Amino acid sequence: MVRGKLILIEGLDRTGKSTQCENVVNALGNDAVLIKFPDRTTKIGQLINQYLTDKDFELPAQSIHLLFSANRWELKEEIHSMLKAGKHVVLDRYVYSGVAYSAAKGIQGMDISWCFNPDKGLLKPDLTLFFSNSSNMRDREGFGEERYEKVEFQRQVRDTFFNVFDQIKDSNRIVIDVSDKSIDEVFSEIKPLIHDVINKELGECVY
Ligand code: NYM
Ligand code: MG
Repeated sequence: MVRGKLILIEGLDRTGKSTQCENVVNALGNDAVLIKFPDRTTKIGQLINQYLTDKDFELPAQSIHLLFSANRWELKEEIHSMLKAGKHVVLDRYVYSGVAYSAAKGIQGMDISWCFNPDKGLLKPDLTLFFSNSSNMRDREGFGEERYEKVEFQRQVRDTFFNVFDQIKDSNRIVIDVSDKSIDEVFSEIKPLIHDVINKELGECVY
């Protein structure tokens, strides 16, 4: 049995990640499953959801950071089994969001290396597409409803993502500029990249 591939789409809020994840999964048909992080359906995920949606529900930055990571660990074995069974797993956010959103808070001691530590040992994607946009996230419908959806903080997260990419080396990561591009244009751009990774023979990798 040839193992499935782990494909990650990352980026700021409202850059079209979820739409493209669905496009990719639909294009791959029965051979693919979509997993979105945070997975808000688990016990840990419910706490994370409350933190994101209820501004009166406070947690220390370190605690929520570890919960996001714990949420990924909860699903590690499930993802591993699916890959072994030949399914492709498409991830909507993962480790890089985990590190960038937390490190962007600028809290003393919570630097990139501290933030990355709890994720060490998780499966490393065969392909990571990072959706980058220069502006216009405020225009997206619904923006501002959840914690972190503030233009100024998003700018900090954007810069932090690129610092994360400097520190956590990954030759399978590609930046896609989605500014002013339609859903179809972005999909045409990523389709060949997905096709390539699906057809490659690769060993398994962990962070
Ligand atoms: N987020 C997501 C984190 O802060 N850390 C993480 O580890 C992950 C996976 O959750 N603003 C943040 C980024 C988003 C928020 O994600 C909810 P989404 O994709 O908007 O549901
Ligand atoms: Mg969001």
